[in-house]
Amino acid sequence: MKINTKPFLDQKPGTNGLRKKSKIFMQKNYLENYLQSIFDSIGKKQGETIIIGGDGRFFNEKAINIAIKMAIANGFSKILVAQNGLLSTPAASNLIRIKGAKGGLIFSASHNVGGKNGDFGVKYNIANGGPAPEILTDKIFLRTREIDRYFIADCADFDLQNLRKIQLSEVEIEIIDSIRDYALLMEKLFDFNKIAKFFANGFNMCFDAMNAVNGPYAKYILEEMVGAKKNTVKNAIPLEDFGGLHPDPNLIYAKELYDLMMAENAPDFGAATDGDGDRNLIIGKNCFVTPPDSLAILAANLHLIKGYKAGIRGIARSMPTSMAADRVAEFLGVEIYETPTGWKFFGNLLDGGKISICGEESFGTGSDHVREKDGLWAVLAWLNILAVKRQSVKEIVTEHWQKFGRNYYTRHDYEEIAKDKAEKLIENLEKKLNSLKGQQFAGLEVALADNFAYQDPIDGSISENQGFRILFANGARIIVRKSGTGTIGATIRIYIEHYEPPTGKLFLNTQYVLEKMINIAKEIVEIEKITDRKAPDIIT
Ligand code: VG1
Ligand code: CO
Repeated sequence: MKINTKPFLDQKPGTNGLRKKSKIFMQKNYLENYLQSIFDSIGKKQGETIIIGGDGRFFNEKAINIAIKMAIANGFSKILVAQNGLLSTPAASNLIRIKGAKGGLIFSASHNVGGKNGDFGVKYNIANGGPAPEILTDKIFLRTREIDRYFIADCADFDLQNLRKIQLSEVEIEIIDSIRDYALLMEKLFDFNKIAKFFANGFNMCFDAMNAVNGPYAKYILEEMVGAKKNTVKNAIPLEDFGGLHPDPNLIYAKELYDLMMAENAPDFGAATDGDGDRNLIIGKNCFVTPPDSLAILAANLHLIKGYKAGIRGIARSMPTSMAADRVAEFLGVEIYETPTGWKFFGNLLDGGKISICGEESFGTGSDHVREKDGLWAVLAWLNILAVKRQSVKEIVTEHWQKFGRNYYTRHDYEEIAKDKAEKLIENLEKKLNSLKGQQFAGLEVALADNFAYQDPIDGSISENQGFRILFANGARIIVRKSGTGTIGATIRIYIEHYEPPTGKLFLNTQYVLEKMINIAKEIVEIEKITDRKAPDIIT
């Protein structure tokens, strides 16, 4: 059935897909128009397979049904749908790869709140399993401006509960187990026997699934396959509104886990993942591991893990991520790549065999096993390394700093800033950027100040305006960028970093060490003057 619609508002995908309030997505023809814009932009559908699933948030099943019917009408030959519509982002990436699919639709707004008044989102991943690159998202965006019809099959909703195959004339629709293949992949990479022995010897952990998609994955893998105690996984049932929680595994929204891990009788190891299962939070007993440190430590120890015995090829980190991984790369004699924010920029490096591991400061870590960040992968990697080294998280972190030095690091987020004020702030910074070089702030000299641009080493494509970098002669950095995932107003993120060498002061409080740099950042960015904000909304 072909439906004519009026052209609708321009919809530009952000850092990772299109994210809006659920109510916007639920407007008549809205989701349909966006999905059709994707289908119109990806070429041939005949003979091709598409994977469909989501993180279980409000509107998930409805959206999946719309997507199935549109995939039918758009001529896909095979449609693989996750059972109950539940599919984590990394599991989707794996399925696209092993099923040889053309791509996949993941309905998720990731770590954003869910529910009727929360957020919803659509991500389209390509044949390598990774997020659509900019060339494609630009094409989809252009298409949203002119679209005037969409195709949808006229049939009843599908039951997503029972595993089965449905043949509808030319097209085969299959409801598939969305956990099995992912669990098998993890078993191939990690030494499950060693981890099981470790648990049997009394090691204990707590995993917070945040009422989100990873609950069933974590329960099966941790409790059934590697022998963690029953009820190791908390908040294990995916809920439409995440039980009112904000499924963002950071120190604020995973506070219960954090408090537990800081207590005297804390378990040995704590972890959490986000709404769609791609982000991870790692906390040892009385020891939070920052995501950039986690990336560096995993990179330094990955060769201890079965699936990475041959060592790593190279490392990539997003530009705002601290430079801790750079020192590991230098030590290992492998290349380090600095990419713009967003997992899509790692895709070509992974496909081209340039890197084995990559990560972002925003609680994202992953490897070449899929083309997305992978929350449970990071948790299992830590578990495997702990089981091999038989040390505590704190000991591993301490030894790492003593060998490589410590990158003190923090991120300050100013949320829901009026769009015009955020623009003014960016313009203001842009204007003064060239004059910053050589200037002194509290005795520290600016060595470089630029608006980060990236040229992909594989396809040569250039991405500009990826955030301001202000580098100091002593190795400190201030990064400023506008978020591409918010749904209200604009979010400004300021990332602040100071490097302390192995012989320096390694065990001080982060905010204390960074105080001087934070003040310099305020002076340069003029955030308080321009936005009237006295303090950041979130400090990580
Ligand atoms: C944020 C993070 C970025 C991440 C993106 C998607 O983007 O900073 O590192 O790739 O979210 O992650 P932004 O533009 O708001 O800073 V996910 O887990 O939401 O798919
Ligand atoms: Co996510």
